[in-house]
Amino acid sequence: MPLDELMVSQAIIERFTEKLKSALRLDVAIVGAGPSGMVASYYLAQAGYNTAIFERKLSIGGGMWGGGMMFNQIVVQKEGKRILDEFGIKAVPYNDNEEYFTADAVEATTVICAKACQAGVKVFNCISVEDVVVREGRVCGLVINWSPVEMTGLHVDPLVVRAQYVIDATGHTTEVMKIIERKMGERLLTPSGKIEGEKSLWAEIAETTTVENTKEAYPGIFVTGMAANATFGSYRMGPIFGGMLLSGEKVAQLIKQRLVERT
Ligand code: 48F
Repeated sequence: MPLDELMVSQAIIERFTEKLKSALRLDVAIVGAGPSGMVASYYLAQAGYNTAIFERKLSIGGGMWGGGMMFNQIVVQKEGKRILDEFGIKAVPYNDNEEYFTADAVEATTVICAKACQAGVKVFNCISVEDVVVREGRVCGLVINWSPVEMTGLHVDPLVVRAQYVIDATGHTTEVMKIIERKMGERLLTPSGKIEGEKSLWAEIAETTTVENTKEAYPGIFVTGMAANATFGSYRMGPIFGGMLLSGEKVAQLIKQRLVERT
């Protein structure tokens, strides 16, 4: 039979539409496919929750591909190595007492994403989150649009997905929380009620606080990864990724508990 181009087009349109329709009512909607968001998505989908990630860029991985200054290796401390092991990512000890491990940034990014997809996560790349859906002081969904629409400034109205919980995994820019702060005019669950803001680099403190700051930042929305430190006001850490992985694991645990309580 000759290759039928229309069949190819039809297959793509139908399958993508099915995928998008199945993401209209999510348990968890994650904004950003960096390391923290992807790790969180994996644990949530593995537990059976309908989980999707919306990523602005064509590529997944956020800041992980680039390692440090495009030297595409990442460093993970021994606390975070457990997660690399769980994903089956090769971690090579760097010093004699095995406190630091290196991993290939490309392997780490692709394996985490592949395992997440295989666990059932729906990844939507090239889609930007431009707003949230709220009901009575609680976030309950996302307003999404194609990234090229955002980039070109075309006047095209977005679509909406609903979610029991949302995760802001947008990294340094902490974009979703900034939208809530700007538009809702209500106190966030931070000490000042506002986004506390990211501080300059102090890796040791930042690694610990990334995990501590992983929590609900406004009813219905949790922050993870660098967005957690930016929201709750801690330091950046540079190309050390253990805190990102552990933060992703923690936010998944916290949301799983909430989802169990809600049923
Ligand atoms: O920045 P990013 O990798 O976030 P992360 O998981 O990890 C931070 C580290 O990469 C590194 C670091 C520590 O080691 O400091 O920077 O906290 O990934 C964030 C992703 O979110 C996407 C963005 O394109 C990136 O891939 N993103 C940001 N805003 C939006 C978005 C948005 N409004 N809609 C969709 N995606």
